[in-house]
Amino acid sequence: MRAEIEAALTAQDAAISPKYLYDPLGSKLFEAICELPEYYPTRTEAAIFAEHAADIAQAAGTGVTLIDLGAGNCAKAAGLFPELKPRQYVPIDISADFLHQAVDGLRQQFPDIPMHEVAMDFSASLELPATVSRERRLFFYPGSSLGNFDPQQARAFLRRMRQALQIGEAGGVLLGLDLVKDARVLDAAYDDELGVTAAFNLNMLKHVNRLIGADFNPRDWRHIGFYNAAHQRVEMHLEACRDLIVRWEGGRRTFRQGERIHTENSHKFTPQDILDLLEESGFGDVRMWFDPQRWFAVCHARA
Ligand code: AVJ
Repeated sequence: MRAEIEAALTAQDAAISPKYLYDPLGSKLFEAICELPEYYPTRTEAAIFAEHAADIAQAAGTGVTLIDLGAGNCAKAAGLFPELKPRQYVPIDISADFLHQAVDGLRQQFPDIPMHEVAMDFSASLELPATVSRERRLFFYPGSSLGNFDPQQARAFLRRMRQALQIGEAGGVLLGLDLVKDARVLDAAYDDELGVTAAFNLNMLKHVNRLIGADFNPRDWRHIGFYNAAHQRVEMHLEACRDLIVRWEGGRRTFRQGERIHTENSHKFTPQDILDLLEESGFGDVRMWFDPQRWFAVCHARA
């Protein structure tokens, strides 16, 4: 982890993986983002799940081993429990303390569903503990988190999911993916007027300070978030407000005023992109559900 961050920081085009956005405060700031009027994905996806719950449960099957990738506060998966009736719930998240708290609350609410939380970086490996059932696994990857990968990485990740699904009775994936839309809607969603997304992005610097002993001062940086149509993705960057030097245990880097650290890509899809991506990764029987504006898609596919 230290080596990964140091290499990314000292690269010609500095970048930090978006997974480092999620320390305890970062996870809370993301929850706050989901409440913003400008940030439509979470509520649009929730509306699709509510509207098509019965259909989705029929496609995904009931009594599955529900594996929640990037579970966060587990709220999305919990909303599906009444329809999906999972035989086991396996929430996975890189933000360990936040995850444990969320699952403790959920156990009180659903005492009959066995839960087995796993704090790990699933982007590095999908190898799950032996306690996770191999029967009828359903990988739940909502919120357009797949869009954080570039298309080539997304295909590789889907292929790894498919492998992990083929060890028992064949399972599937249930994904939420954000669709291409008017750039003004996207720009506002990732650069909100209250600056909550800015705080979420800047907080990564405080997290990195703790992880590698660096001396980033968030006041020296500003948030950039915009839709890059040529790449069909929203980009987040942190831009240096002045010439400065950042030091950490064993290294340093100078930044010129205006120089940026790339912190996130959030790819947007057309329904055809989603079909192609799933089929190129070996999945079949793709089904999709949309909101009336076609801003967001939920899809199920079989391994
Ligand atoms: C959690 C990856 C789905 O890309 O929309 C929200 C994260 N970044 N605002 C997204 C995010 C800026 C979010 N995902």
